[in-house]
Amino acid sequence: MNDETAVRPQHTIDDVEIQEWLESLDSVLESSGPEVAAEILERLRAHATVNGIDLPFSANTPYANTIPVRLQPLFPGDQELERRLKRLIRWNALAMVVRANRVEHNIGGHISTYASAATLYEVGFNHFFRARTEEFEGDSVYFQGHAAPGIYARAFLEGRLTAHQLENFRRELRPGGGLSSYPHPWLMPDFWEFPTVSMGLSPLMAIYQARFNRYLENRGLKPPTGAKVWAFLGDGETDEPESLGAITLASREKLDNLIFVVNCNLQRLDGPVRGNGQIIQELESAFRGAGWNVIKVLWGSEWDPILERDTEGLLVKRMGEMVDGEYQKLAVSSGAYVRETFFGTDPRLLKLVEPLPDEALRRLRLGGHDPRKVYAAYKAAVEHQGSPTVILARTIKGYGLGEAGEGKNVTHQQKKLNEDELREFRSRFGIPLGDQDCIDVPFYRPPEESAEIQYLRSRREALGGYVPQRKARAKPLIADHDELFREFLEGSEGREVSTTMAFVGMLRKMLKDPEIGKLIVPIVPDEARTFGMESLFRTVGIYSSVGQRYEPVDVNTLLYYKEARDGQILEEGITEAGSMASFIAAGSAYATHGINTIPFFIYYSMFGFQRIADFIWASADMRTRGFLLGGTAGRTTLSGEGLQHQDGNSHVLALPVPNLVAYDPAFAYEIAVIIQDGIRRMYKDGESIFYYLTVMNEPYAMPAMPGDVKDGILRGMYRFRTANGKAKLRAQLLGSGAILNEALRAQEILDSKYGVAADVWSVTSYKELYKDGVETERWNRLHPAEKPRVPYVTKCLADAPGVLVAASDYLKTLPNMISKWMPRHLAALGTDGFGRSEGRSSLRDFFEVDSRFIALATLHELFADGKIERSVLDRAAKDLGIDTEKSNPVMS
Ligand SMILES: Cc1ncc(C[n+]2csc(CCOP(=O)(O)OP(=O)(O)O)c2C)c(N)n1
Ligand SMILES: [Mg+2]
Repeated sequence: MNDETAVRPQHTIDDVEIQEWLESLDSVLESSGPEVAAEILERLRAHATVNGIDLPFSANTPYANTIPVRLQPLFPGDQELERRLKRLIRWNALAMVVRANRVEHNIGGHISTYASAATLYEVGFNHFFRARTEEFEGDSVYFQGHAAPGIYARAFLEGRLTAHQLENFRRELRPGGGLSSYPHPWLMPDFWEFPTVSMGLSPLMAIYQARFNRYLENRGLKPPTGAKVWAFLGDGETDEPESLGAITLASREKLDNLIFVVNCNLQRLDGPVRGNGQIIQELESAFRGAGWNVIKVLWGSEWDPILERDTEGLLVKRMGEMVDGEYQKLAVSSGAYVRETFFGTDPRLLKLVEPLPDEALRRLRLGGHDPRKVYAAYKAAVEHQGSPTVILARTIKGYGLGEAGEGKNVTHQQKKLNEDELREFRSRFGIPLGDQDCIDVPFYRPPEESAEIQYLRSRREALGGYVPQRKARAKPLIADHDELFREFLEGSEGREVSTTMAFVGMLRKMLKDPEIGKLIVPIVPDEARTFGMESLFRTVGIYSSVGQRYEPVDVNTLLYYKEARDGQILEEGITEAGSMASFIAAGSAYATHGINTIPFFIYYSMFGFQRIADFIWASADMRTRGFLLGGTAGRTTLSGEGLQHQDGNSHVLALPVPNLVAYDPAFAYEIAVIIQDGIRRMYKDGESIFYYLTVMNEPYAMPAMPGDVKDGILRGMYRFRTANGKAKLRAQLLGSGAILNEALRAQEILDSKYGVAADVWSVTSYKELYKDGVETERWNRLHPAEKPRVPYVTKCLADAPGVLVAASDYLKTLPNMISKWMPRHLAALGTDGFGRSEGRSSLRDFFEVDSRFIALATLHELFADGKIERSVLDRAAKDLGIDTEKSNPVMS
């Protein structure tokens, strides 16, 4: 919107003078071409600035199509057949939603999103989206989630989905299966590739996908192919911060393999996206400012002759004046209203449309509904080089729904049409169904030999097959990697190291492995030094698509900051969301590219689940494989950092993600066992799981693996150290992560001071124990006639005598949630509450998870069991230096 004109003094400009300027520009354009014309304008602008003319900055171009008619390519397809196909798809998409809601009231579904986007998709399907084949890796298309009915309807015409499946749209549990509401690879693993419906995630994922494709090429893991990444978004969706949050990365990286198509129907769910402004102009300036190639597709072909008659530029000026709220109203108004309101502001404008009857004015199409305009934009986008492209296409939400919702504020929620509305829709789109038949809204597919189906098939054949289609293409890994991990099972021989250091040691070794070395993708959000990974900068390099154009300041040091075109580390800068998007691209390359890349994304654990949980959810849906590492984790193990950084939450937040395997390991050998097994499960056996491991920065001696405890490590717990003596008082102490050492110290205190013999268990995963417990209960419930199974945790503790105490650096809910499968009462210690800036020992005192509190809790359990006197307990608190009146850490 040209706000500046409103505030600047309004001088009358001589029309003749303006005309002369415009004509001279036209003649330059004709004689010397657009480049020279642009150069002259640029020079004029500079000249004006030098002469003190204050030209306001604007990244906007006029409210007109970016591609002028004279540069518009011929439409290569059979327009009539494509139109008929599109109409059938419109009908079937609508039928899916209407039928589903007749069977089950309120089952939902969206008609109006696809109705507005049909042309945008159909031009793509008929002319641009290339399938993945043996020879060509294919384009990646992120479909707008709410447009799913249209994508299903097309797959139905393609013969890929049955009427039965369409019938069961949003009723996935019907016999024979149904269709998921939105794109979910988890639910439809042969069909959907990219989960998009949590709005804002897909634009960011698409940017990093396009960037990762280049990474694979620059690292020689795949040949350059010219495959494109297309992301279709809603205009309302662009308000999500993630949508535009990484657009400068795309231009910086010159991702001309990336195309955004924003379906600018000017509406979101509740109403207009920018009733009082212009979303298209706002997006144009944001994207142009960020260095994108912006193509606006605003007006359909019917406008071309009118615009041609407008030699004074009045019409384009008028177009730029209207706010979106007005445009929305115009779109649903009569021709007479359009004439009066839009053209009626100036007699010269009225003259432009004088020859047109009202009906023709009503039928002036918008650019996003005109295949020729859309085709021109897509062609320009795929041919454009040097920067990503965004296409801003104007459409009408609920296009074709007429009274049932076209352009109305309620249209997003429209799921039912009455009989008249159905007949009208049927007639408008020429669906060959009678007045009575169409009321049932049957799915309609022309016979296989019809011109429509033949055309559709031939177009898809020419583009390599069907889209979307998902397939795990990578061949499984072969090696067992025993050798690689062996040294880490042996302990550090007294040397104090942290689990983070131990992990980095493993990573270093994995990077050298002949089978997986090249496939490892280390990802860091500006935290490599935090985790002691800087040595990798030099050894494997930091990925940079342009190499290193400067001499790094630390070039003389051993571990200098080395950027390289084939660098392996994705140093993403301070963006956990962007890093997660890289993790998703790398962890799904086994399907997208047929390459088993293995991402290791290491980050500050508090900024993972807490900050980007929705991306983690999307990665689970997408069957992403790889390892997430919450670094310097633990609420009392990360000293000093305080309330914001100290993580006692992430293992709780990891619980809801069904295919995420989460571990809180204490020792290097545990990590080695977990990672080795993870690589086997994900990359050899092809399981759709991924891993979350917390690693800490507290240094201590890493013990050797005490016998063959691999199974216990993986299942969630094993006995690490049995009690020394044969005392009468017995206890079982459960420790996790760095707190395991506190349990070991408590074992000594209890033994030496209180005559309690305690075994110490390492609990590597409360989540695994919990999953096993509920699964066992469920199996027993459903199979009452069979011998009941016993939860793993029950088996572990069945013959373990004494009281039970658990302590971890996370919320108490973790041990509490498995306590019901324990033979006796469990005392759970944990770090509920806000962290503090303090040293480890003070923190563990504050949160009551240190060895003293573990010992006290053990004594208390023994007292409750009637095994010791109260006086022992009282004395113990004093001896151990525990302030029994200290404040409660949970709320202090
Ligand atoms: C993160 C998130 N928030 C809210 C929603 C609910 N929602 C679904 S569609 C929609 C409106 C979409 O508007 P727009 O992006 O303009 O798409 P259109 O349907 O108009 O093409 C909303 C709010 C969602 N799916 N994801
Ligand atoms: Mg919208």
